[in-house]
Amino acid sequence: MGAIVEVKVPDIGDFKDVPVIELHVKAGDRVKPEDPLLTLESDKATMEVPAPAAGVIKEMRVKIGDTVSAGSVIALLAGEGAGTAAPSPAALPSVAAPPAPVSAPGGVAEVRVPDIGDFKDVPVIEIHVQPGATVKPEDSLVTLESDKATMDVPSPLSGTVSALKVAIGDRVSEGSVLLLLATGAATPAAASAVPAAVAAAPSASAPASAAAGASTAAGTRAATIGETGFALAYAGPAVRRLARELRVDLGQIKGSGDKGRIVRTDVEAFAKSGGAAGPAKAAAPAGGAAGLELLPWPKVDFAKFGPIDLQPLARIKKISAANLHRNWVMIPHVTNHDQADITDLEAFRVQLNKENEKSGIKVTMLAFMIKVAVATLQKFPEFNASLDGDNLVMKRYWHIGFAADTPNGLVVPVIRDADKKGVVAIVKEMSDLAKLARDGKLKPDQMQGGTFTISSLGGIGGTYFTPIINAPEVAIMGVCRSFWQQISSDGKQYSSRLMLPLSLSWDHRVIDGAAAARFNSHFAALLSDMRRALI
Ligand code: CAO
Repeated sequence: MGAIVEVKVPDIGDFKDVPVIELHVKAGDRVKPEDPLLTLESDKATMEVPAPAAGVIKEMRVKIGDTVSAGSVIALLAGEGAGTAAPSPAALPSVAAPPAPVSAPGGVAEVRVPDIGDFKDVPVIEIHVQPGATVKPEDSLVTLESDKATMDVPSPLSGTVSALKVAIGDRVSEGSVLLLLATGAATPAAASAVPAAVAAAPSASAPASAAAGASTAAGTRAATIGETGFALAYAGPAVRRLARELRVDLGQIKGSGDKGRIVRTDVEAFAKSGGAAGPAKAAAPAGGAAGLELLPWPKVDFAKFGPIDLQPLARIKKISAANLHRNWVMIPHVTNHDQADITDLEAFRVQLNKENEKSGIKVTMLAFMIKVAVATLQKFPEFNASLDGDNLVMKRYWHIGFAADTPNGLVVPVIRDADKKGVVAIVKEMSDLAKLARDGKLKPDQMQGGTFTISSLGGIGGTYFTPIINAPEVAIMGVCRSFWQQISSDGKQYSSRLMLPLSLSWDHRVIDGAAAARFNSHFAALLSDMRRALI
């Protein structure tokens, strides 16, 4: 055992008298270098103070609620080996908030990453605004997360976001431009009074910014952790790591810390009370099912085999991953494949688009499929239903979702009352919704209430696939690229027909195979001859 050294709070920028909100160790604990000792939280940032070296904690010199500044002694550490010293400033976030005026066009502010201490190349894990959004001072703009701290960058001014300069996953350092803010009132005269380019101060790790931590370990340990709840829980990086280690679902814990923050002891108490997820259990349906007794997820040191990069999952991906996993595990899926002869419909679509060339409206195959879906659902109403315990909720409305691929992941906007809309109205609405989706501006109510979903990969390629049902719906239609095929009805005469591959996944608790085959066959017949929809 080496000499006893005082562990001090290193340089934390302009912060003074910052409260200690969590203690991660106590006297007698053995620590490794970088193990978090305590968490400080100002109104601008959450910061962990890590152990500077390996050793045993002899004494904690602070308790929760104490306030500390750079140089305050927080613990006595009996070092193991040489070189035990005060924490290296490099190991600790130092967050300060001085505005950093830089020249910029009048009325347009460049919002930059402020001084975030020794951190460099910190990933952007969330973007809270989109171009066109109006913001007030202190509104959260983006969240950055290093392995030591989660930091929100709030807006320094009122204004309208005119352009984003970063995307989720981008790495930023002090001075990186995050976005451009049009400060409406700013005139050339006013611009000199208000710094046109401003470094905003990172703010405290708030509940909404706590998506951190759910990415890297997701899926590797906790089969029964609800990833969405975990991502949204109000807890710091160290507590998230601990929760992963103990297989505790943060989403189920009521935090005992300030403002409901989940602290280390909450996680430990939850694990002790038996709340931790078992190592081999998969998500069980409500009402209970035996654990699946699966092997633990393989843990591989990928870097041993070649160079790697870590790319944090975008927020939409984390949320959709959790939903898709639940749906896949809980719904007994079966997929029926079929083909529709769309030769005539495609010819009609091409002719329609020629006739309407000047209007700029392009009728898509997907819009016809939405009308066909409504007509087929009306003939087979159990496909337009949801399971609710022992009841089947039969819906007397037809809201059709369509999967849309966006830079941040998959979303499903919904065309409401598709039964009451014509193909052209559906085309316009789909194009508006797809644009909102790509820009990340879809509102929650534009993705809710769907009764059936179509997932079209037709513009991309493929032949057949198994779409995952979008719960609580009970079926989904997957569509791939159409192809020309020689078709014969008598084995003698052949003609070239344009065939559309259909893949219908259905919930076997609600639907049986014969009904699914009939559904597909009817869907295909309507696409072959839409006049049949009138019958
Ligand atoms: N067969 C052959 N070609 C097709 C086709 C099909 N089934 N469907 C569309 N196309 C062609 C169109 O004719 C068009 O070609 P041109 O550009 O030459 O005119 C092109 O593909 C683009 O099609 P579109 O403009 O009609 O777009 P769309 O309606 O097919 O798709 C949207 C819109 C939002 C669904 C799509 O952009 C998208 O996001 N698709 C991916 C959905 C997805 O990810 N599903 C998987 C979910 S499960 O993980």
